[in-house]
Amino acid sequence: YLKAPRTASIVGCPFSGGQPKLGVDKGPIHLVEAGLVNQLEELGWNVKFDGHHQFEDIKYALSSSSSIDPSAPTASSAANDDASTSNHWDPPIGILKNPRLVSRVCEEVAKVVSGHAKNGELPVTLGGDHSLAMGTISGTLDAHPEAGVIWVDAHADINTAATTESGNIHGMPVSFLMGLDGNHQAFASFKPGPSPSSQTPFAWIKPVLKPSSIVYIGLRDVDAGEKKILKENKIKAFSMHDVDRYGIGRVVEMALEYLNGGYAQGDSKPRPIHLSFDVDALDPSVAPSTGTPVRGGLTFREGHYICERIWETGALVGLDIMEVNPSLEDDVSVKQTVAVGCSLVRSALGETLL
Ligand code: B3U
Ligand code: MN
Ligand code: MN
Repeated sequence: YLKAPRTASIVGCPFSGGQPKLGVDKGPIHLVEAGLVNQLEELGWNVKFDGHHQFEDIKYALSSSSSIDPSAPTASSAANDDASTSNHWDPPIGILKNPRLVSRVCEEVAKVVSGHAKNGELPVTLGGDHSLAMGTISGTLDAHPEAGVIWVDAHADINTAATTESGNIHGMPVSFLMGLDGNHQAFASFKPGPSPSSQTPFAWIKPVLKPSSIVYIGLRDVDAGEKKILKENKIKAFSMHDVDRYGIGRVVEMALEYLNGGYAQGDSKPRPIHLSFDVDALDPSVAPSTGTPVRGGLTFREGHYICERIWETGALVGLDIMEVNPSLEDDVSVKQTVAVGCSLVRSALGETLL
């Protein structure tokens, strides 16, 4: 699916609006400063990277076209992009925080990722929080409509506006990609303004991801409402319990067989795969610097094995490394987490052990 010479396009997304902790926006900067571009070049890749996306134009457009009175007392000022308090120009919708900003940023990311993918390049998106996957997966599926998704995470990130208890959109991207019912209601009464930047958030997302086109690996912190959604939609999920029971080798084979089952393409190519890797899937002892660590996660090798095996299929068309937060924990932990992020990318891009 990739054109020769193999080109990886790094999409740096310093964005934290999908969750409340500052610092996750520094993740991509640290990953690149740790030498990721050079490391991939040493693996033989042609690497395209022309700076991180700052999304300043989006913030400017949203703040200046806001129909909401800026003098009205709110939690914070326009200049404040601390995700824990909303900007006056982006008040919550229901309990969803920063809906306009998250939506517009992801819309931009979708265009960028789709553009690279249609060029025959491999987009490697560095987060930032996992709400960004609404952009990356929309982009991948725009270029490769038949692609399947492997979502590696401690969390299912499939809450809808009807089930989320936190209102943090990084816990919801999968539900928007699937166009689940619980989201429609929430925006039904939303009145879009006249300017293009005041349209209904997330209305741009096409429900391109079928419930049968995603497999989870690593789950261990799933909300009750999410469990119901997973069941009702018969979504394939391998929890940490399954990793313990079958071992990571069999889990990844089952995930690949599931996505490729019934997938028929004339030339018998395997189904294209988008890998969305949240570093909190790893055990906190392996990746401590992340916003919502959950104990009992994947080992260093289990995480890398997933990346290596997917690379081996020759079908990888999109990669996300999300939720590295260099502002959390001590310096040693930050270094460790950033180094793991880089080595996951290298493994997914064909770094061989022998
Ligand atoms: N399911 C919870 C917690 C959560 C989801 N993703 C992360 N945390 N990183 C929620 O907020 O939706
Ligand atoms: Mn996630
Ligand atoms: Mn997670």
